[in-house]
Parts: sequence; C-alpha cells; structure tokens
Amino acid sequence: MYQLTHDEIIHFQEFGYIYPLTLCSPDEMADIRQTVERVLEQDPPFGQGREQSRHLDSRVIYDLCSHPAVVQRMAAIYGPDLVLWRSNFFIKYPDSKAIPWHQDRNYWPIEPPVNITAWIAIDKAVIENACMQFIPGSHRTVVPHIPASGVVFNEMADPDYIDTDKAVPIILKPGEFVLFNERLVHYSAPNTSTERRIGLAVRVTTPIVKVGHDELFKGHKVIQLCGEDRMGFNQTTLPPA
Ligand SMILES: O=C(O)CCC(=O)C(=O)O
Repeated sequence: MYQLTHDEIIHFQEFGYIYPLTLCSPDEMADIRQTVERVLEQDPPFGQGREQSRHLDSRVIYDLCSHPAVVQRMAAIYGPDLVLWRSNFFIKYPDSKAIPWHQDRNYWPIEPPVNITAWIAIDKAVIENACMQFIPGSHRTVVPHIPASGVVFNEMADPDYIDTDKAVPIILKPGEFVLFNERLVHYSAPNTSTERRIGLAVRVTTPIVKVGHDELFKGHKVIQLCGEDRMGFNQTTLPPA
C-alpha cells in the first residue's frame, strides 16, 4: 500500500504540491521509455494528437497513469473515488519554447474545476533541460489569465497577480513524480540544453466533476481508477487491452 505521510498531506494542503514521489527506478523507467518513444511515433486511433490521452490506446501508458504508487497517493488527498479524464505528454526538445506561468484550471472543460495531476518524469527533469517550476501556495487563489504570445500556450497568468521570485524548480529523476493541484501556478523555461525532457501529466478528478468536450477531446470518455461513480455525469470506458 502506497501512502502519504501526515507531513506530506499537510505540505500539499499548504503549498499545492508534493514531490519527489517514486513510481519506479531510473533503470525501470529506461525500459518503459523505449515503449513511450514508440507510442509517440504513432498516430492514435482517436485523432487527438500523438501527445494526448495515449492511456486510451496504449496499455503501457495506461499502466503508468493508473500505477498504484500514483493512484493510492492521489486517493490519500482527493478521496477514494477517482477517474482518469486526460493525460498529456510534455516533450521539451532542445530549443523548445517556454510554457508560460499558468493555472491548469484556466484551460480545462471540467466543472467544478477539481483535478490532481501526477507529472511523471520519463526523462530526468532538471534546471538545465527546463524542469517545471512552481509558485508554492499559489493554489489558494484563482489568477486571471491574459493573452500570451511567443510561448506554447495562448493564455498566461497575469504577471500582476503572481510572484515569480518565489518559484521553486521541481527536479525529478526518471521514474519519480510530483502531485499538484489544478490552481497551482507553474511554468517551464525554454529548453536551452542539448537534452530532451519528457514528462507524462496524468489528470485525475472525482466523479462529482462533469468533464466537458473541448476541441482536443471530442467524445472523450473517462476511466474509473478506483472507488465508485455515484453521479453518472461522465461517459466511461475501459482501459486498453
Ligand atoms: O511539462 C511542462 O513543461 C509543463 C507541464 C504542465 O504545464 C502541466 O503538466 O500542467
């Protein structure tokens, strides 16, 4: 049984995230990475893009998203009923642009906006290859977003509402992950190193949340990871074989 300590739960409550947590060793992730690379070379059957929700068509990606080390720790914070509604690979090749400071909830079609993300390091994530940076405690307020240009997203957190001097780098070994809240303000710099950095962001919510259908995810279905669906708001599907 994977658990979070009392102090880890308090840290998540106070700061909006907890890390580093371990899913597997760097050696085990080196094997898994080969499959991840093969999956990313192929178009998915659902047409949502190679980096989006590959847990729907790849058992290896589903197994990462639903790993007990991830799900049991999420359940320690968000309760026993959890659904996987999306996953995204974030691939930062050398020379790739910044992901602006943002709160994930700004972009998502979920109501109410409740989500816990596990960002799993497929490659190592260090300052040099543009690991994520978090503003601790920023999950306590909703920050207005304004149009952005020259970065990966088209909207970003309004700089007047955030204090980037407080930013902390989230350094992870391959196979480690961080859990964070849907309002936590985060960012990643341009990758100025010569090394690629891949992370898998696993988006999990509870069945009381209604998942809408945006451009990327028309007809999207959720997968029950644990517990029960007492609401029936969302269409569910089974994991890939
Ligand atoms: O991997 C990154 O650089 C950014 C990830 C991110 O924004 C997220 O997982 O919400």
